Amino acid sequence: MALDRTLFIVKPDAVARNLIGRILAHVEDKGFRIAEARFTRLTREQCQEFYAEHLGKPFFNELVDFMTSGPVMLTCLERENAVAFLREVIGATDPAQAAAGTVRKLYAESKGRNSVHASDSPASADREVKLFFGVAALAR
Ligand code: 3AN
Repeated sequence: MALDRTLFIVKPDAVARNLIGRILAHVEDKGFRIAEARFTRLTREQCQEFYAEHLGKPFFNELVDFMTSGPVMLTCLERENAVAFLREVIGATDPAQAAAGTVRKLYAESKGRNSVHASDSPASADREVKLFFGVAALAR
């Protein structure tokens, strides 16, 4: 099976609690390779573009405030079946609903402050990887 790539972000709540190492170790242990990485603070403009599908939802401003509240660890992860498998590894959006052993069950504080992001489809993965790492990072 071919390798593919997905965008994975360690969000500000997890960075603030010194969880970058543990979370990246967790996904590496599941067979993901870190193909690209950048530690950075997102601007409101970057967040608004990244989360464009949520524009107009009641939590949109809260989401942008949170995602710009501190630095994030942006990564592009590579694995067979990367997109779907990473969604299983991170667990449900709301940690109260997340399965045992998932990243969000282990570390997330709430539905908003939920520690990590992972692309939700191959089309989203291509868009998100390109947005943060450029078209060259899509190369398989
Ligand atoms: P996921 O991150 O699991 O793909 P989405 O795409 O439904 O979840 O939501 C994107 C982000 O928006 C979530 N990671 C979360 O931080 C935030 N979010 C979603 N629903 C809510 C909500 N009801 N209240 C606050 N934040 C939310």
